[in-house]
Amino acid sequence: ERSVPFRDKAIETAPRPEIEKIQTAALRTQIAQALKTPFYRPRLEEAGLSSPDEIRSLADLSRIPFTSKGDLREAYPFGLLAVPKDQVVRVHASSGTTGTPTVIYLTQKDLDLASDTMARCLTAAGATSGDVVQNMMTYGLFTGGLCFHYGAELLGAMVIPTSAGNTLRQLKFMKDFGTTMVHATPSYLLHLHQAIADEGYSRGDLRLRMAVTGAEPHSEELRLKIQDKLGIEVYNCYGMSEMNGPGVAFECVHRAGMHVWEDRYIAEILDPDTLLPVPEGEIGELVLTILCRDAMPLLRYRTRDLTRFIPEPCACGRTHRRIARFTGRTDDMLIINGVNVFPSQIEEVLLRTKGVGANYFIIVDKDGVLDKLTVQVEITPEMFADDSRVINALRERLKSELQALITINPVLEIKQPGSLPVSEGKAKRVSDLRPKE
Ligand code: ADP
Ligand code: K
Ligand code: ZN
Repeated sequence: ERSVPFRDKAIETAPRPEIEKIQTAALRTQIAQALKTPFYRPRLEEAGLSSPDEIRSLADLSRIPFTSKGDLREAYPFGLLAVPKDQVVRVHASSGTTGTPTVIYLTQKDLDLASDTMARCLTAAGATSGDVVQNMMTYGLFTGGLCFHYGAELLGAMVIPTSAGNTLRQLKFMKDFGTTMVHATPSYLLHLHQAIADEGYSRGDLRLRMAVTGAEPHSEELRLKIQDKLGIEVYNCYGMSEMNGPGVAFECVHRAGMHVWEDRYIAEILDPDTLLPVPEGEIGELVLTILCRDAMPLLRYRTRDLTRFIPEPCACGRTHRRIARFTGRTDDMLIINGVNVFPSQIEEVLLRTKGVGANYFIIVDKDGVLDKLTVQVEITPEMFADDSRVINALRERLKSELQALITINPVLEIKQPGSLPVSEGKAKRVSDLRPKE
């Protein structure tokens, strides 16, 4: 039997009634913060929640209105800020945003708690201050870079912030620094495995023993494949920028579903149509309330991610409930190499460009182990009759505008007017050909 490491054993194994007590008290604090924001105040008052004292038990959660991604955009830039601006020390934003980004703000205390949560995750997976951690997620507004980074530093690990891409440099650093853990998307881990072979590294050159992965759905089979090919342990990590990034839920050494840190988040799994709880163990939409952020409360945030609670207790002794691998989303958001992309963002770029015709089609498939985005666009008859140089210039312009907006370099195919299929009724403009592993 493997020993089970904890960062904060008392909290992580607290009896359910105690967890619920912590949640109720923290929820009151979050309501108090929310009442300070122009966005929530009128909404909470309308729901009869004009004071935090209205929350007497967790059952009162159901009185709180939901919050959506659209609400975050509506509140941009400061409608959800609950502290004076001079107390904010960090801003992050979600990948996959249309014109208006969805941003979060953190005070120093918020940031410290976020790092502590991440350090708790890494500890649960068996990482220690002796680990050399290479973070291959994108740094910048994206939380997978900095928020993971600070957690690994707090753990005391040696952190190498290589960020995403540049596989040859990744491999060199892995070898030279003796990297023991990497943080990357599942597709990048497969890519890395291939590169190790292609570049003539032998497994003995590397000290890699584990990987933390997330940002996109992946199957248990894919995890097993990566574990087998790289000879390492792979841990699933769930999060999103709205909830302080990675580490909302994380696997312990048993790797049998992700514990949601319930002293820091309230997790509900609801029927996306009725918005009522599904029976325990059944699949529904995960709705999260953050309990550890002063600068920006988010109450009953609809993640659109589909999962279920795993009702059985975990062998590690943690009492924080586990959620299963995600089975999809309730909206049309695509996740391409870990980056969130809405088809509407692509449409926006196409439709505002002169010369682009009425019809377009989006194809996502695999190019080796990575995802590939192809955008087919019809152009107008006038444009089609024009010089090929003009058409090429349009193609390049669309490519670079799309890349700037969604950070993914698409393949762009210009099509003759009327050549793309016209569907009856609601147009089907997206084809996701990636195998459902
Ligand atoms: P992240 O850095 O986690 O990708 P984003 O805010 O860019 O943060 O994207 C969040 C979304 O990514 C989630 O709502 C979910 O759809 C997806 N996601 C994140 N982690 C996982 C995971 N481990 N498994 C499946 N999907 C995930
Ligand atoms: K993502
Ligand atoms: Zn466990």
